[in-house]
Amino acid sequence: MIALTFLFALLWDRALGWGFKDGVLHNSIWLERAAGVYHREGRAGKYQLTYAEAKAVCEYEGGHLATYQQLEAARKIGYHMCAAGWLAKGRVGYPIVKPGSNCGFGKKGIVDYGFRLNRSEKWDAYCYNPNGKDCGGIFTDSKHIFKTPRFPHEYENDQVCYWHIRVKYGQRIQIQFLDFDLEEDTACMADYLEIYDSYDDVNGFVGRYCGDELPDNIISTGNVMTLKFLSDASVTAGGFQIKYIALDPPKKNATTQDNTNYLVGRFGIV
Ligand SMILES: [Ca+2]
Repeated sequence: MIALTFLFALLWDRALGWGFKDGVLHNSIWLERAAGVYHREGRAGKYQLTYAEAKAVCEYEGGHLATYQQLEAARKIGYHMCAAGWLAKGRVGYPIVKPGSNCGFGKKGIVDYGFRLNRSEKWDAYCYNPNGKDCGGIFTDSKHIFKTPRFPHEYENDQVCYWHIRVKYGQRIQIQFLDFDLEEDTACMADYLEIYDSYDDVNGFVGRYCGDELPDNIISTGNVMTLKFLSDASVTAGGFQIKYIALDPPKKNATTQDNTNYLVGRFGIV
């Protein structure tokens, strides 16, 4: 916990350079798309795509599988991802900026699994598409409203957007839903918004939302949050408008009197 607190203090101190310097400050998600390269996994989760499927995923989105050189170019500007994916011509690898014991075998560079003889092996995909539609972003203001692309018109199919919120160290983030309308399905497998009480979409999962019911307000544990919006290949809806506000930490004995969810997780700072 002390180490984590220290890390966040360090992060805040260096916040302006986030994602653009070598070393510990990098997080893959902050640079989910770099130099036209981005990572995709199958709908069923990590390591579910054969070579043909990976190729199809990228082509469906108007791009193609990234070459080793394109992935390396992205890595050089900070693209770090701890997941092996198909590259062009049946190669498999992943980009490491910050060497770690549990990812990349302690080395920096492209971890290269080489050209695979068995193209039925299942990995993720690295696509290259410099003209892809951008959505999402990184927000550091004390308040901001963000919307699905084209809002108040319906969003489009096949969107993936990440919004990363990072307010001042010591503050929390209050998420308030102003409008919410995503394709309805019981398990939210088609279109959804996911919220993470974390700086990435790996840790701190809060919930997955779809349909047209306004979710309750949410208050983060720490000073970072990640929202991920995904739409599938068919059926769209009105989209959402979400407002966030930076809050100073509540008093320790404060009680909640509204329908706000205060999160308590590993990124606690109070
Ligand atoms: Ca849909």
